[in-house]
Amino acid sequence: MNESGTQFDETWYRDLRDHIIDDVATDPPEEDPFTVRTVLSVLRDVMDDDDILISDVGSHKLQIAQNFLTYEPNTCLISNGLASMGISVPGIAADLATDAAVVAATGDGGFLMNGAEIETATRVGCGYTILLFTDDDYGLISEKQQAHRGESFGTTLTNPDFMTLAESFRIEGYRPEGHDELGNVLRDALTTDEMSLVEIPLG
Ligand SMILES: Cc1ncc(C[n+]2csc(CCOP(=O)(O)OP(=O)(O)O)c2C)c(N)n1
Ligand SMILES: [Mg+2]
Repeated sequence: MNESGTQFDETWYRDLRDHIIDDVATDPPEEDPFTVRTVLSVLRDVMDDDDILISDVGSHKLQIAQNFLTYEPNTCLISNGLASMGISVPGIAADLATDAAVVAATGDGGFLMNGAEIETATRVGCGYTILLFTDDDYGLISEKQQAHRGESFGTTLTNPDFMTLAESFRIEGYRPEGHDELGNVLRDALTTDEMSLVEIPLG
């Protein structure tokens, strides 16, 4: 029963939900390669309930939608519907609208579409964290091509050095090498008033 007295049938998804909650609560071993899921588990630990996560579009979005637990309304903003890529790095309005910490999660493809918005963000005094998942690929498109045809074509990306890119925008760049280091980096990034770029090379 919810607050307005509506009765929902929770039985069909209860087991799945319990499984997701257990999964998110499990601390990833330090030496394991990064996956979106393990990173989300560290991120959820570091973020306060009213902090805001903005998701871009791609393989990472599907995992954010499934595995990122929320505790307050409007704290996980997702580009659904037409699902336009490139919406998360320009998370400027979210950052200006709230005192809570804001994290803009994006794949490398989405970042390359709109990453230059870091210029606007720094100019107007924003201080949010860009969480950049790099797999050198339009990952979701590869997955779909592989599912349909057994191989993928034309999806790989030749990325710039994102740490140098961050430096050139005069913002802090981090490339953590394990889950503990990631937790420390995110704690720093979420508490500073400056823009930060945290690159996560996916295993
Ligand atoms: C503006 C726009 N162009 C193309 C697409 C189609 N599309 C959906 S996901 C995707 C790949 C996303 O790649 P990336 O940002 O690297 O995320 P990943 O899948 O690797 O997590 C593409 C091209 C889209 N949704 N929006
Ligand atoms: Mg990618």
